[in-house]
Amino acid sequence: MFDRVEIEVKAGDGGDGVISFRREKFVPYGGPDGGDGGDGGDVIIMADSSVDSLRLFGRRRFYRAADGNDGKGKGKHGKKGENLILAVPAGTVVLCKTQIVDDALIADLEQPGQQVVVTKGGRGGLGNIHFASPTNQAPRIAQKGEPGEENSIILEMRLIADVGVIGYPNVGKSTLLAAASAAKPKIASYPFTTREPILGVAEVEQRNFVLAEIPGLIDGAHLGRGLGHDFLRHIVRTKILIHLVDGSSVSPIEDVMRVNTELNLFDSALAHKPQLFAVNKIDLPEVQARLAEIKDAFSCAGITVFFISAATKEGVPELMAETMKLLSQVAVEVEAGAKIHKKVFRPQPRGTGPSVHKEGDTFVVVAPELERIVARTDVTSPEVRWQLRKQLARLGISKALEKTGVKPGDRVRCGDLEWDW
Ligand SMILES: Nc1nc2c(ncn2[C@@H]2O[C@H](COP(=O)(O)OP(=O)(O)OP(=O)(O)O)[C@@H](O)[C@H]2O)c(=O)[nH]1
Ligand SMILES: [Mg+2]
Repeated sequence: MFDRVEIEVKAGDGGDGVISFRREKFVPYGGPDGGDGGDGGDVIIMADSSVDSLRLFGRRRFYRAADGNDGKGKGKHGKKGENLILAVPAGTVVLCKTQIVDDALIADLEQPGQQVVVTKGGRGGLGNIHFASPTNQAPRIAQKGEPGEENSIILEMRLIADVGVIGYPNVGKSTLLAAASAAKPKIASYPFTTREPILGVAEVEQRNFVLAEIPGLIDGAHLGRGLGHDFLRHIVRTKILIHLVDGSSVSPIEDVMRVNTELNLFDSALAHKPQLFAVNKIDLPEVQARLAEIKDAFSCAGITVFFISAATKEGVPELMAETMKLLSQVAVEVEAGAKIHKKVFRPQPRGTGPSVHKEGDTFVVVAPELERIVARTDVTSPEVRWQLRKQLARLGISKALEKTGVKPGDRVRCGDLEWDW
């Protein structure tokens, strides 16, 4: 089951700006006419109703949007790189790793058509037109395109079910699903029969809701024991839970408490989901014999409980009617609450201010804006040096260098450029 995949995405690089001059009869160099590079394409993740799994992402790990084209002469701009749109099923949660948290939420694509930009394409570089000024009519510098952003993205598919049926293995979750809906899950008298969440649609008075059997809940499930916490996260999206216990268990009330502890350890928000409790297998004579005792134990704990037999369907319609009732009560609150509790991570824009530090005798400038500036001719040509110096002033680099104590003749480096101050 591919319900969690990690992929690497890279947005397109911006195209380079170009250094070019108009050619006119009898004029060796006309004005600058180097166009800008096109922006790189973004990587976008979009929920699409025609996609029903993340299977395709299991085969390929790297995804890249198209680069922008370089600018051209005659003021022509480069074409923008095409966006790469990755289609995922509705119900996919988009996460990424950050230094602070492992699974930072970028977006929750619940509805088909919802989309999110996960990496932005690099901006195209400026052509030399932009570097012209009244005092500098023949700029011989332009700007390289910005590299596109890269990111590791996690796609996680979460079931969209209204009601989760939880409980220890073998308590009769599948049997209940079969009794309340048209689903036909495998039922057997051993634990872990169900190995993946199973959905069914229940109907109460011509209204439907989706039930999901959540398998594999045992002590230590939050640590990955049994079928692990893979399925616990599917509960996150359900609005309410039906908590099923086996009436023939040694202590049904203790079973309930332990399963809830497990939920709490996985995510305390899960433990706060409204639950309906149902004791199953009341058709068994030994369960019949202790109904009063079980009822007492639950009411001592302040819990109202339903008594059902999933096998004979006794009590199942009543449980489903109550489920529908509770569902319509909480649906509104849950939607409002979920929006507030979601912590959405937004990738920070890159810092662009220049910084200066010393490496030995050399002053090293970190300034992405300057590193992107390229000169067509040799940087030692006085004209280009003068043009570059103007950019140093414009970008605030001269000031930053002077603050650090640079003196004429000192060595200064920025990216591939190196020169004497
Ligand atoms: N007598 C009786 N047996 C039941 C009832 N409900 C389920 N069973 C039996 O209990 C066993 C487990 O039922 P399942 O529905 O597979 O239980 P489950 O909770 O889905 O189990 P896993 O998927 O393995 O975790 C089967 O042998 C069922 O026939 C019931 O109401 N009465
Ligand atoms: Mg089952």
